[in-house]
Amino acid sequence: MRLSAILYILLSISINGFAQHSGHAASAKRQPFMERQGKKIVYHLYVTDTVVNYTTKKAKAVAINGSIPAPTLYFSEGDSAEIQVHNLMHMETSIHWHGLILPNEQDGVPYLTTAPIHQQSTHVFRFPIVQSGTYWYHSHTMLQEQSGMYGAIVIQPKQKLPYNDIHNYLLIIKQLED
Ligand SMILES: [Cu+2]
Repeated sequence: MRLSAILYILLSISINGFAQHSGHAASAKRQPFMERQGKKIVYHLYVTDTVVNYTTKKAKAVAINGSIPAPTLYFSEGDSAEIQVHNLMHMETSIHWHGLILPNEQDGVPYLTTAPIHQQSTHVFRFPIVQSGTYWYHSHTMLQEQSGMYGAIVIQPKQKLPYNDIHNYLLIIKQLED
């Protein structure tokens, strides 16, 4: 029997954009979530099955680095991104970098622009960051996005403007259904 939809609001506050993006515990053998190598920003995303319980009923879900929504990825315009997606599930996955201007084969839509990321394998995305603003990323496979596999991307502009120094608030709104 279908329960009524609930509105699930997640508010994550980032001060000056780059102030905080730790807090996603990784196991000892995992790579750090983020590494800066000059202008290159390397992220390691570990995709796993998980179980959530928002309505007293357990449901299967998909997490990245143990987190739903997935961790926010921060960049600056002019950076180059290297994002290593480690699929630890026993099913294939994908990530579409929604709204980012990038080479077509890096777009992440499986069977269309990018090969699917097979179970227990790693896919490395590499693309330049040529824009600024707030975007999001999500699975493009089955119902994984609806099951939790989505997160935000925040890109600081190359040219600092006065309003870049005010606090930024990132709001992700998601409707969940049993
Ligand atoms: Cu999309």
